[in-house]
Amino acid sequence: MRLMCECHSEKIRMAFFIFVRFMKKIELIKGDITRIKADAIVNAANSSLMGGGGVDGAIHRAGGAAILEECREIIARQGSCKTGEAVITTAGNLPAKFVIHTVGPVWNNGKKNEASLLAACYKNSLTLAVTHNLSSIAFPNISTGIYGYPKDEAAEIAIATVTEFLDQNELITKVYFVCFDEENYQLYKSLIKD
Ligand code: AR6
Repeated sequence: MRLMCECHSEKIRMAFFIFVRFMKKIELIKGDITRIKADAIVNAANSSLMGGGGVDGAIHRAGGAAILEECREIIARQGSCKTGEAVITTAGNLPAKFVIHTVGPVWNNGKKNEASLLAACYKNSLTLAVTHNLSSIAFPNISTGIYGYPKDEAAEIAIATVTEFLDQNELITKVYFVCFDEENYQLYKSLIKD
């Protein structure tokens, strides 16, 4: 595992203690996030919000044109969605009620503030869910595909950030981590078991 700054590692350790208390609120699923019936599913989008490959492509394909239409309106209103930020749209034909689109960081050998930006994706998505009175949310493994973020570090950040958020907010009662690939699934499984 790569070296992380000490305060960041300490933060992660603390979060794991808190994590135990939230085991029931966190569920690990192996599969396709477009099939998940949660209040919101999170999309690992890009700044244009115009769709792409990976989970982004799958969500737009399965959700239909309504999602892209709302993304266009958002871009017209506020301009591009910056890395670490999140926006919300309808979920179109998906079983979920909403899609929260967040833009993960592109991995750049850890030199471009990637860890904070990735944590911001999870935190801002959860905050957006709370402001819309949503209580369940499903996350893919943001940035770990096309954007190349090391999966082990990304999993630690995802779990630590979600855990910390759940400690401070009562409204979210269920968070699903949906792993599409076996490597991420095994990583999450081992971290959640610890
Ligand atoms: N359900 C759940 N997870 C999935 C699915 C799915 N249907 N399909 C892929 N994954 P990626 P990124 C996992 O590349 O790295 C797009 O073009 C996949 O195994 O989708 O954040 C966007 O438009 C991986 O673990 O997103 C951006 O340009 C995880 O989703 C760029 O890719 C994220 O992989 C974003 O790259």
